[in-house]
Amino acid sequence: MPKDSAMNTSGSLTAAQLNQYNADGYISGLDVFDSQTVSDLRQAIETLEAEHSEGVAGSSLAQYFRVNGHVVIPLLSQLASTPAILDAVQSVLGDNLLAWAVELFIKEPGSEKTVSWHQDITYWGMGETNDEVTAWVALSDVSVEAGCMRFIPGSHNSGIVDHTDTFSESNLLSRGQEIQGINESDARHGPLRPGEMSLHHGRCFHASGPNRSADRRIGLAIRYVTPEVRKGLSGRDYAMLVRGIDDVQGWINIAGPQGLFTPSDMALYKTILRDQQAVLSEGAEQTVALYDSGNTNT
Ligand SMILES: O=C(O)CCC(=O)C(=O)O
Repeated sequence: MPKDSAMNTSGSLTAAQLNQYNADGYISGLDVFDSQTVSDLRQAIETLEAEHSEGVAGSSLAQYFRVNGHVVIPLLSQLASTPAILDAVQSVLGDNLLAWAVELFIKEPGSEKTVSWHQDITYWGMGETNDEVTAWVALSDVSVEAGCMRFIPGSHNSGIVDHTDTFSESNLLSRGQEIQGINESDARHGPLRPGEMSLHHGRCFHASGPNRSADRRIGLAIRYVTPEVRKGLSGRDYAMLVRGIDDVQGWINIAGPQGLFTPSDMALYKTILRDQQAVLSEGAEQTVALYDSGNTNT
């Protein structure tokens, strides 16, 4: 976990940045971590990879990194409470914040894996809420060459649009879901230097290309929501309070893990997976596995 002193603790957006986020549905290039902290975090992640190369309880470490790692890996849970990230997200969502998911998006050098055009909240069972934001932090150089995200400015102003399930092997999304008919000339790249972050709205159209660089492309994606998101929704879903209060109590509030892959955290992990997978699979023509290798829960 990075030391407090290494963090920018006043990461609130300026009025101009907030206007830009509201107009475009995303904002890129916000400073979060200095280079020493990025290097320490990368080292911590790569140490976990080396120490758990055989996987944990029958699943690869990559799968825990991609799906709800904050439930069983203390480092990921702690990162969701990084003050500089929370300050920026608070500027957008207000004082009461919960982390719904923490994921690592790693594309190996030369990987042809891509992410098709999509809106995040399409299959998350949160309706069309405005109260979900992803903070995506670069833990390596996330250049255009390395397959940074592309965004369609202003696309968050539409509702949730139709997505076609492709279940494509090269697609990092769970259903290979894709918005058809995007005009690529409308897209803007969001390259990030190590330690920089972008924020994107849950309905902003975004995608990313292959990693043609010589280094790993490592992104930390944290999905933040407010207590209000669960108002009037059925089913069960889980989130971790990271700032303020949850005065609605619609989320099942979870604490961070008690240690690395402890038995009680692993049991909770399975329960969350079961409940979220049921929501994610709705309307799909084949089973959607949150844990399929190479896929994420977006
Ligand atoms: O890491 C990527 O390339 C895509 C990430 C993404 O789609 C997301 O964080 O919502």
